[in-house]
Amino acid sequence: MGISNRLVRVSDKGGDMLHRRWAIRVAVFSLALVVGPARVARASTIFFDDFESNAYGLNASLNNWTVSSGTVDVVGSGFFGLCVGSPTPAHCVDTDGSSGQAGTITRGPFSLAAGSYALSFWASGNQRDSLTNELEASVASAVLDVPLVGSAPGQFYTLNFTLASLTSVSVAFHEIGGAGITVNDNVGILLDNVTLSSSQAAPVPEPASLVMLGTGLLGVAARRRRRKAATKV
Ligand SMILES: [Ca+2]
Ligand SMILES: [Ca+2]
Repeated sequence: MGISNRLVRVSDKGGDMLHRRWAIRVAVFSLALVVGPARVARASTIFFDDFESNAYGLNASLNNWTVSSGTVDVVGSGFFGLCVGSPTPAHCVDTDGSSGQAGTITRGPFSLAAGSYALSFWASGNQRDSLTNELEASVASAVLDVPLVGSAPGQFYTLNFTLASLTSVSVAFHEIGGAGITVNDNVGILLDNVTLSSSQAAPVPEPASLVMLGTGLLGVAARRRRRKAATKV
């Protein structure tokens, strides 16, 4: 056997091993798909607002939102040094403005089909004092109240809701009062990165199709191996 033949056989052996490895990987991958979750939730964003497009200001207006029943401030890393810890810290909303009356901010309405949805947002305490404020988020008939002391670090909150039929909904945030809660004192919970999204089940291939796919890929790998072996005889 010449050196070149030996090299071809070594190469064939390497090629066979490579094909076997790929065949095993395809089989394992197919099996993982077959035994994996049958339904996969896929979120679709209806709107996202990080408030970065708004100019700093006390008793400010907000792009794409209506401010009513009081005021809110646009603050941030360049104005009052707030929004600390937000993923987009340059601008956020102080939900208790500077007029002695906390405002309500509303966005919508949105016409939403029947299904599952989520309203998520980042909120933190206001480090200008140590008092407790409480922010109420509402959408459709779902409500989430978030009480935070001034030192409370920012984190994300999610309000899940389901609609049984086509519904017109608006998203709203406003500070509320209560025992031990300070509202209308010009110091409010900081709000940022608001997202309204739908959660829909993404279509996935039937397990039978996946088995056929895996078998088909194995067949392709085997045919390629045979064809390569035949050309090197
Ligand atoms: Ca922001
Ligand atoms: Ca307040």
